Parts: sequence; C-alpha cells; structure tokens
Amino acid sequence: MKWLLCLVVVVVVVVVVLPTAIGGGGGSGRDVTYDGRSLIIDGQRKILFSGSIHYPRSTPEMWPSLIAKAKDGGVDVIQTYVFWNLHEPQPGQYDFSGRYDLVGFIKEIQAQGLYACLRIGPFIESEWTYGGFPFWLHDVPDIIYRSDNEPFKFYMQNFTTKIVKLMKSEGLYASEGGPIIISQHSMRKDLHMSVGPQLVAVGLQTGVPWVMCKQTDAPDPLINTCNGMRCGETFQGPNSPNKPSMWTENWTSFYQVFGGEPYIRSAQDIAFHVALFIAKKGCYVNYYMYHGGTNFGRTSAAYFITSYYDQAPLDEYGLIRQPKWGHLKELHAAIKSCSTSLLEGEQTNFSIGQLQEAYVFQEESGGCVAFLLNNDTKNNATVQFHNISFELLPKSISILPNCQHVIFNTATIETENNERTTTSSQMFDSEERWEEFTDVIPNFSDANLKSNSLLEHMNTTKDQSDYLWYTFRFQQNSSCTEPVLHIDSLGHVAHAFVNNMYFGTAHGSHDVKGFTFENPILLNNETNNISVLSVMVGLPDSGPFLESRFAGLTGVEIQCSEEVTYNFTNYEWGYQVGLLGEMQQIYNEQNLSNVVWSKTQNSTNQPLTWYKTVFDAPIGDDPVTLDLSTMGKGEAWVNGQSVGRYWVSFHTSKGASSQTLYHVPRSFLKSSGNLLVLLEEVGGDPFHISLNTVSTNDSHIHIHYDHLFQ
Ligand SMILES: *[C@@H]1O[C@H](CO)[C@@H](O)[C@H](O)[C@H]1NC(C)=O
Ligand SMILES: *[C@@H]1O[C@H](CO)[C@@H](O)[C@H](O)[C@H]1NC(C)=O
Ligand SMILES: *[C@@H]1O[C@H](CO)[C@@H](O)[C@H](O)[C@H]1NC(C)=O
Ligand SMILES: *[C@@H]1O[C@H](CO)[C@@H](O)[C@H](O)[C@H]1NC(C)=O
Ligand SMILES: *[C@@H]1O[C@H](CO)[C@@H](O)[C@H](O)[C@H]1NC(C)=O
Ligand SMILES: *[C@@H]1O[C@H](CO)[C@@H](O)[C@H](O)[C@H]1NC(C)=O
Ligand SMILES: *[C@@H]1O[C@H](CO)[C@@H](O)[C@H](O)[C@H]1NC(C)=O
Ligand SMILES: *[C@@H]1O[C@H](CO)[C@@H](O)[C@H](O)[C@H]1NC(C)=O
Ligand SMILES: *[C@@H]1O[C@H](CO)[C@@H](O)[C@H](O)[C@H]1NC(C)=O
Ligand SMILES: *[C@@H]1O[C@H](CO)[C@@H](O)[C@H](O)[C@H]1NC(C)=O
Ligand SMILES: *[C@@H]1O[C@H](CO)[C@@H](O)[C@H](O)[C@H]1NC(C)=O
Ligand SMILES: *[C@H]1O[C@H](CO)[C@@H](O)[C@H](O)[C@H]1NC(C)=O
Repeated sequence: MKWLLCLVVVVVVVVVVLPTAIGGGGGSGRDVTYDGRSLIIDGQRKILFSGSIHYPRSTPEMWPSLIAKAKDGGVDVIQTYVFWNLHEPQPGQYDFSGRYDLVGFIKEIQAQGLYACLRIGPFIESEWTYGGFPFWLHDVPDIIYRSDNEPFKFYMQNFTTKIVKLMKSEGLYASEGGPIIISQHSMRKDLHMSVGPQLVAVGLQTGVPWVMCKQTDAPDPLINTCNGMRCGETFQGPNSPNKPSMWTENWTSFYQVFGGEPYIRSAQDIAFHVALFIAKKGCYVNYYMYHGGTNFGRTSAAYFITSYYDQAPLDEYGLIRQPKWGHLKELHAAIKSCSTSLLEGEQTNFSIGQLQEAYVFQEESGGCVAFLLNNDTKNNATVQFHNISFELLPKSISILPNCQHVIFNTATIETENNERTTTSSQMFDSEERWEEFTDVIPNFSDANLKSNSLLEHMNTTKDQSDYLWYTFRFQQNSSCTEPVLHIDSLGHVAHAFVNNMYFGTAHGSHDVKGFTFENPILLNNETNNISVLSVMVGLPDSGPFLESRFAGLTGVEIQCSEEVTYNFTNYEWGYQVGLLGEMQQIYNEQNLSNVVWSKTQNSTNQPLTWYKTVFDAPIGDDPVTLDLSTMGKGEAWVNGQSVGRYWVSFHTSKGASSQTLYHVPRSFLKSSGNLLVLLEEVGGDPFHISLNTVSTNDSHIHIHYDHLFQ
C-alpha cells in the first residue's frame, strides 16, 4: 500500500518563484517568498488550502466547473502534476493538445482567480503508468532512473526546461503576473539516489526556494514538507525556523486497485487532521486528491482501476460529494476567519485534560484563536478553557476564533449527506444492435519475431500495446493422456490458447504480481500450436529500479503424463506485439472496414472478441457512465477515444467487482450515432450492459462561474 512507498524517501521540490528571478515585469507580478511561518505573497502571510486536480484525468470541458467547485469549497490553490509521458511521447516530440493542454488548464485557474502549484516531476508516481516516465527512457543506454546518472539527468533536465520555458513564455509564474506561486520540481528520491539530480533543476532560474517532502534533512534552501493522512501527528516540522510547515499531500481517500475495496475516509477524520496541522502552525494543506477523475486509455499504472479517488470532495464525475465537500468548506471558512491571529499571534499549547489539549494563538493586539482538541476516541470531555466550560466531542477539534465561542467542530457535520444515483438511459439488449469480430490467434509460423527464450514483456512491446503473444509449436513424442499446461508469469495476466481453443486465464494482483497458470488442455497427435496472450494492466509506477522490472512469462511446461513433462522455457518462441484489431485501430470509425464484422448472435463467453454498436447521447448534461457489469476484462472506446481498461471479472474478497461503471465524458459524445467498441478478452455479455446518467439529489447547490476558458 502507499504507506510502504513512504519508506522510500519521497522528495518534493518546490520552486517558489522569487521576485529577484524575473525583473519586475512592470509591477504586474506578485512577490512570492516565505519565512518560518508561511508563504508570503505580496508581503502578506497566507494560510493556503490547496486541492490536487490532474488535468488529463478530466477533460478541458470539465475544467471550469471543477475549478469553480474547488474555489467555492474554499480552495485557494490548484495543484497538478505535469505528466511527462503524455507530453513527450517520443524524445523531442511534444503534445499539449486536448486533455494535455497544460497551459489552458493553468490559464483557467488564473481566470477564476486561484493560485496554481505546478509539480513538474519528472517522476510523479501518482498511480500513473510508469510513474509518468515516457517508456522510451527504458531504451536509453545505461540509464538508471531517479539516480545521479548522466543519461537520466539529461532527459530529466531537458523536459523540465521545456516546461519551465513554456510556463514562462505564457507568463504563468506569479512573478510575471501568473497564477503559479509554487512550482514544485517534484522528485521522489529513490532508495539508491542522492540529492544530486534535484539540484540540477536549481539551475533553471525560475527563482526559488525548494521543498522536499519526507526528507527531514533537506539542505537549505529546500523546505521539507509532509505527506500523509495525519501530518499533524506525524510531522516533526520544518528543519529550520526559517521554513514554513507545509503538508503537500494529504490524502482525502485512497486509490483503488482491481480486486480491492474502495477506501472511505470520513469528512470528520480529514477535518480533524487538517485542523490539527493548522493548530500546530501549518500554513499550507493540499488535498490529494480534491478531484481524482478518470484514468482514461492506458494511463493507469499496474492494476489500478480507471476511477481515481472517486471518494474525494469532488467525485470522479466532478459532482460534489457531501458531506465531505461542505464540511471542509466550513473548516476552511472557520480557519480563514481567524487567519490574521493564526499568522501573527504567538502560539502556545497546553494540556486541558488527560487526553485534551489547547492550542492558542495570541496577538499582542488582543486577537486570540484557540483549537481545543479531544483525543479521546470514545468519550465527550468537559474542559475548562479561559474559565469557560466546554464539552468536547470524542476525537474532535473545536475552533474558537475569539477564544470564547466555538464556530466549528471537526466532528460536527452541519452539511447534509447527498446521494449519487445512476439512471439508466439505454440498454443494448437487442441482437440487431451488435456486431462482432473475433480477433486472430496467431501461431508460431505467423510470428515475425522469434527467440530461443522467453522475452521480457515490456521490452518487447515497448508499451505500444498491453498485449504480447508468446507462441510455440510442438509435436508430442509420447501419447499425452491428460496434458496439463503450466505457465509461470511475472505479470499481469495470461490467456492460454491451444490449437485456437481457449483454455483459461490466470492473473496476479497489485500486491502479488507473479502467478501460475495450470489448466488441462487438449492436444492432437500432429503439430500443436500453443499461443499464450500475456497482458499488462498498466506499467509499474513505483519502487526502485523501474528501468529493469520484469513482466511476462518466465517458464512454460506441458505435463504429458506422470512420467513425461516437456519444458518449453528455453525453446523456439514466436512473438506478436498487440492484437490484430488493435493494430488496425478498429475502434475508429474510419477503420471499421479493416476487418469483417458479423452479426452478434451468441452474446456470452467468447474470448478475444470485439463488439461494436452505436448509440445516442442521453439528453441533458448529467455525466454519462457505462455500466459494464456483465463484461469480463478488456477496454472500451467511444468514438475512437478509450474510456479505459475494464476488469469486471476481477472480484474483491467479498465477491464484488471493484469497478462496474466507466465514465464517458460528455465531450466524447455527439448527439447521435456514437460508436461504442468493446474489446473483451475472456468472455462477457454485451447485451446487458447499459448507458447511464449520474446525478446527486442536492441540486440546490449551484456553483456559478464564468466560462472564461476557451
Ligand atoms: C531535448 O531533447 C530533444 C530531443 O531529444 C532535443 O531536440 C532538444 O534539443 C533537447 N533540448 C535540450 C535543452 O537539451
Ligand atoms: C505542545 O505541543 C508539542 C508539540 O506537539 C508537544 O510535544 C508538547 O507535549 C505539547 N505541550 C503540552 C504541554 O501539551
Ligand atoms: C491521539 O492519540 C493517539 C493514540 O491513541 C496518538 O497516536 C496521537 O498522536 C494522539 N494525537 C494527538 C494530537 O495527541
Ligand atoms: C457530547 O457532547 C455533545 C455536545 O455537547 C452532546 O450533544 C452529547 O449529548 C454529548 N454526548 C454524551 C454521550 O454525553
Ligand atoms: C480565571 O479565573 C481566575 C479566578 O477567578 C482568574 O484568576 C483568572 O485570571 C481567570 N483566567 C482567565 C483566562 O480569565
Ligand atoms: C497457423 O499455422 C498454419 C500452418 O502451420 C497456417 O496455415 C495458419 O494460417 C496459421 N495461422 C493461424 C491464425 O491459424
Ligand atoms: C530489450 O530488447 C533489446 C532488443 O530489442 C535487447 O537488445 C535488450 O537486451 C533487451 N533488454 C532487456 C533488459 O531485456
Ligand atoms: C520429440 O522428439 C524429437 C526427436 O527425438 C525432438 O527433436 C523433439 O524436440 C521432441 N519434441 C519435444 C516436444 O520434446
Ligand atoms: C493420438 O495417438 C494415440 C496413440 O497413437 C491415440 O490413442 C490417440 O487417440 C490419438 N489422439 C488423438 C487426439 O488423435
Ligand atoms: C525448465 O527449464 C528452465 C530453463 O532451463 C529451468 O529454469 C526450469 O527449472 C525448468 N523447469 C523444471 C520444472 O524443471
Ligand atoms: C452459440 O451458442 C450455442 C449455445 O450457447 C452454441 O451451441 C453455438 O455453437 C454457438 N454458436 C456460435 C456461432 O458460437
Ligand atoms: C499522502 O496521503 C495519503 C492519504 O491520503 C497517505 O496514504 C500517504 O501515505 C501520504 N503520503 C505520505 C508520503 O505519507
């Protein structure tokens, strides 16, 4: 889980653009500095609430409303990573179009009057495929990622420079009048890495204090920050009195993997830990995530579902999640109402009971703020504070902006719950609707790549596809009475075909990637064609030595009888990267005729089958989602755009699918004649999928914003 990742030292470098770095710019720029208390913007200390929203996990059409809802929720700063592998698909070739329009996203933040925090990476982890690294880095000779390694540093600096120059040319740094007050050159330090590569970026002249999280010995001027769920309790504080206390990743929930349950973190728990962090002189809290969104296409890392942090204050679809959004909004307002005393007052803390504590900020002018904490998880506590008696709820913090009256208690939810409903818009249950194409199972003689060993999966596909066919042929030398095929794989999925017949599937999981396939098969007395389809469900995103990970088959045997076992591990293998339909891109309208489609008669349990149909968009503008609960495993495209990998047949320990609903952004749709293509690997029933709209029952909340973005 993610706590394990925290054993790996995490480094987040924040580049705060100093006024000295850019020459004034005619007074339109902002000065951003810091001291031991907080960031200082134009001479003013600030307590800032920040929310992570990742631009490629939604669509440009969704950005204005997401940002407006964050602003209305009391968020001051939008934080995003920069996704290297989206922007530089080939060395020196850049893409900033559509969902990748980083400049457009930052400009929308600016248009709505919020600040931005840009985490350029290059390593982002973030449950994103390959942690954000472009796969071509893998083939750079002698490269060792995230280390003091010249080839790595070259490409890292090359990309970082590209982004910084782009931001500068658009005038997006605060010092130029733009919204970016913090540019984190975020870099999770690997086990085998020194600080060296971080410092490379110092040369970028953005101007600059740096921040590193989970790095208590961050050398000056780097600011060490905290990541976690309970930074108020776990963070030892900045390592110098001149550095502010910042919490750069406070998890609002948790990511979810296929086979895993959703993680629900209560609004009360988040509010408690944010209030505690502020009480302990924290000045910056970032919600990771404020809106998680969707891992479209093949962008999620190994085994992650497409729905990302759906439990955040804004759900996957961008709908407000109550009471989380409202409770945090009230917390932000309570803290903002007394931010002068918090930032200017002298902080003391003292015991007001066995498990109760007061944190008080006292200004010379008389201003006073108190946080009264009850750390007893079960019982109310009656305490005396300033000669007034208070009854504190279990595990809660009360905020008293004048040291007399409670205006907010972290455990008291004033906001009503809301409920999300999906409304079926259409079914696909008539046979006339569907056509299908069963993909070709290649055999050894078809393979254009041959090798006398089992090749590593990623190095062979170069990430051009999730799919790699491993094929061989053989003639049995003795009669096989009960042949059993045995496959060892290091991930992630293997489907076995013998003489064009499907003999089953095996897979690993997020936590245990390796697995064994063992199923009886049927062999003939002539040449047998064995074709194993190895599938990856995203590249790894974390851990050391990412450049030398291994996936795919590692051993193959056929047990023929008690006495006879054939070992094909070192044998003549033939390979094919990708599926035929994938190579032909038959999910695009213009390529449909590249294969021959037939009417779908049998709906279920045909492996390796493509299905296509057309549908009209649901009326209205509620978000749209596909319910794929009757499918197995595969990928879905709408009008040529992939909504992501689905894997409904991977059940949790309680026997449920981790994800059945797959978000189809409104902007993917036209009013009618939308092409839906499903690739099903193991066998599913397309007749009983449905298209739904999603809404909540509290439509009284209206967020007003101008459509400033174009
Ligand atoms: C970055 O790399 C690309 C291609 O690899 C190259 O064209 C470009 O000149 C490089 N830029 C810098 C600043 O090294
Ligand atoms: C005040 O807070 C500090 C830091 O959290 C803690 O170590 C100390 O015990 C607290 N003092 C009292 C009197 O509770
Ligand atoms: C509250 O108590 C728990 C143990 O029950 C302890 O781990 C935590 O640090 C305490 N928190 C505060 C703010 O004192
Ligand atoms: C705890 O305190 C709250 C607020 O004062 C009160 O409403 C509630 O009844 C108390 N609960 C118990 C068990 O005393
Ligand atoms: C509380 O009351 C005592 C005695 O009545 C008094 O000495 C003390 O100053 C009071 N404290 C505050 C904070 O008002
Ligand atoms: C498989 O191999 C045979 C000959 O060995 C060939 O005729 C056939 O076309 C190949 N391909 C498929 C997809 O069966
Ligand atoms: C990757 O494949 C290339 C050939 O494409 C080969 O030369 C190289 O040794 C392979 N590397 C690894 C780590 O398997
Ligand atoms: C069957 O026997 C032949 C000749 O003895 C040998 O070349 C071949 O590899 C054997 N097949 C298998 C699957 O072991
Ligand atoms: C293969 O040959 C054996 C012995 O010659 C025979 O018993 C068996 O039925 C044959 N199997 C098939 C599938 O033809
Ligand atoms: C099959 O062969 C491979 C490579 O020679 C070897 O590592 C493996 O142990 C063998 N499997 C068995 C069960 O002997
Ligand atoms: C359709 O399904 C029936 C039974 O489910 C089966 O007998 C038949 O062979 C299937 N036809 C095709 C074309 O797959
Ligand atoms: C960031 O917050 C999440 C919870 O939201 C937590 O799981 C994670 O451990 C935190 N990061 C670190 C490095 O502590």
